[in-house]
Amino acid sequence: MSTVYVFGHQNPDNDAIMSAVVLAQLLNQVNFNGDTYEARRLGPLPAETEKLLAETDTPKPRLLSAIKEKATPQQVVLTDHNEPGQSVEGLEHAQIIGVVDHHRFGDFSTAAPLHIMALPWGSSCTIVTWLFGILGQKPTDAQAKLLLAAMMTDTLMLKSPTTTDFDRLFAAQLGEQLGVDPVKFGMEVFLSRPSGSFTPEQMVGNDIKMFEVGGKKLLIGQYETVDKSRALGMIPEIRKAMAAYQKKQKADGIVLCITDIMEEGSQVLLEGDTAAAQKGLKIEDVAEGVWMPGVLSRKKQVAAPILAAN
Ligand SMILES: [Mn+2]
Repeated sequence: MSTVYVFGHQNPDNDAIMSAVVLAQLLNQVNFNGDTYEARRLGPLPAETEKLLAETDTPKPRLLSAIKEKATPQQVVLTDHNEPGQSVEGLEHAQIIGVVDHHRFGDFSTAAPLHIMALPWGSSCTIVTWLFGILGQKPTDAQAKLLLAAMMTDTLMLKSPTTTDFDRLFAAQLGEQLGVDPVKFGMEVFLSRPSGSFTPEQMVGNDIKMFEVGGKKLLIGQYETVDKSRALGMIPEIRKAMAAYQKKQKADGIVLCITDIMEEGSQVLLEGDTAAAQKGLKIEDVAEGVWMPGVLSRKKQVAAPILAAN
């Protein structure tokens, strides 16, 4: 019997943490493979995540800073990601025994067969909810709350084009169990983020991923807000923070989407070498950024067209 670490991507968002926390609970609940599953995190907890864990008396996952080389490799389950560049330092020393994810697969290979639960649904927590049924379990109310919260933040209250009928179906089921309207509940979770106090550095680094595009490293970040006007008043400072972050991460370019959930669109800022991003998004690098109406999903409406065009 061994201890398996379960964790989501770097710069974790609500879905990255909740998918790891609840999946680890589920696998322990059914004594999967006779192993013990321990949820971990690769970065700080988002404010709404911390609040939800406290409200449900769920222990906070411990930080995992790196995986070291050992005689018996550390076994891991990846949630909400699969690309090594978005994962833990030293992932090459681990044995990946499972993946539960809703992203594209990039640069992924393993030595041994593994469990892969990959579906192009709106959130990894939707897949975890589905796994409860497959394993003959029903989420507790606490688990239902954590799952539903992450489904709502990842799909921007089911408004993102990444939302599928499966997300709507499972959200309705969990909402019914909890006696809440999923969208109203999601809005409350969203409003519990202290977005009014975000610094330019936090807006840039809060939710950002590295992509390899045409041999270059491109960072794509997203800052979600219910009112973009505050961020738009800080564009020069945000651009400075973008340039600093890009330098620190040794990336060639950086894209930041300031996504306004209420107005349903994103102001897109570019810094550094972003020729690939300009080509994919069909926009130019202008000082105040470009407003892209309807753009809510980094994955589907930003990263995918950039990767496809280059
Ligand atoms: Mn996700």
